[in-house]
Amino acid sequence: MNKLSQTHPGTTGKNHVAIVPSATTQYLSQDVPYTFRQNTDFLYLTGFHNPDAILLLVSDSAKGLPDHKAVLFVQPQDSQWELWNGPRCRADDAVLIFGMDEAYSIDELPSYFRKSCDNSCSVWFDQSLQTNHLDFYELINEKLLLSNERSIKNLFSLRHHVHDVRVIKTSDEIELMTKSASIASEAFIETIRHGRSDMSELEIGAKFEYECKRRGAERVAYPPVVAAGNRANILHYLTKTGIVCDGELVLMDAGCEFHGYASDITRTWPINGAFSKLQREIYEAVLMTRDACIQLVKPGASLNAIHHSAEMIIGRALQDLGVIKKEFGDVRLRNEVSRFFPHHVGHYLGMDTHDTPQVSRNATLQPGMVVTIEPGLYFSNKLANMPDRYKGIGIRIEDDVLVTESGHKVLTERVPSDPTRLEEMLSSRPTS
Ligand SMILES: [Mn+2]
Repeated sequence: MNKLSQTHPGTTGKNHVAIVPSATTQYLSQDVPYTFRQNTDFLYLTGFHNPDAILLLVSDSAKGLPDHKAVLFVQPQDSQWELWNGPRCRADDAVLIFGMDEAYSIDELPSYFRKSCDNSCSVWFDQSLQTNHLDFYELINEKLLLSNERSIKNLFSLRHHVHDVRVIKTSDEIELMTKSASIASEAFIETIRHGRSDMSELEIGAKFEYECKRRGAERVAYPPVVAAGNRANILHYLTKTGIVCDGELVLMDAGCEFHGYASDITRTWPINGAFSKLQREIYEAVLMTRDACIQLVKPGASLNAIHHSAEMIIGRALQDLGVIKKEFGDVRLRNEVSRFFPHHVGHYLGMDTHDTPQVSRNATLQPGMVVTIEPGLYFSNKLANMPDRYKGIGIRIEDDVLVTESGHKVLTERVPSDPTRLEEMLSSRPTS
């Protein structure tokens, strides 16, 4: 296994047990559940979509040959529950369908754990991740880790090891990422063609979601950002309560989830079909930075190194446009750039939109990784010390890029980003 994240103290014992809990149902209000989303590490390791299950990975080489087992603990049968929610996967089916070595009702977890984990056993469990499933953390802490008046002295974090594996996609995963990117790309084209002046940002976001779902995506990967005019300068603007006015740019940051794999695209386009001269000046600075950064995606580079280049490229463009003083040196320039480009140029992409956060952005890029490249420039109306002519403009362009042996492959290039091509596409919109 490649060591991309920080390493852990060595564990030399012969008996290991990893505990990976699933997610549980979250509620919007009394009896009204949010759409269920599985814990990503759990889904990666099991493929199992039901809530409230626990995976044990048991490894025992005490008797000579190592013996590895994946054991899933699922909810017991409950006809009352199934009356409301439909059938759920039984233990026997978990073995048949998901290829588990063994599966049992969750009631059997404490005794199974005691049987599999002696006092010298190393336990791999992320005790600090208590956000999604409080009941399980109580069960694991009280019934497993602190049971029988012993506490596990050898407790290690599992998460970063799973992320080290998840960050490199297999060929099957690359196929799913490609499909996710292609669905979101088609949905982007349809949505850009649909948008009109005086339309609400909510409608534009709903159009994107509809176009993704009708192409087979199960959901959007995150609530789309649809932001017109000065609202594009609010980086995570999700309310979408505004109306797009004639003459404004619309920034849409949106992606879908296809069979568990996310896409993440941003385009910014003029709602009336033509960039103004000033909008185009900023747009071209961002586009040129995006193009240069995509060229830097290859084995051996890193997201942080590409970000550093992005700051320098965008900084020089801003000097040429008279936004930043020409005489600033590199350090001062990067500092000044962060006022207008305050986020990172990219992140890992995979089952999560901000995928494998345990893997550093200093890690060396390797074939099979997928990253986003997403430079932006944001000139809020409120910014001081900059030319008034650009105020109210916010632009980001984002693509999904697979690292290959020979360099990279852009998975989202079907969505036009060249300003002239965008204008051509907009001028061929059906009149409605
Ligand atoms: Mn992104």
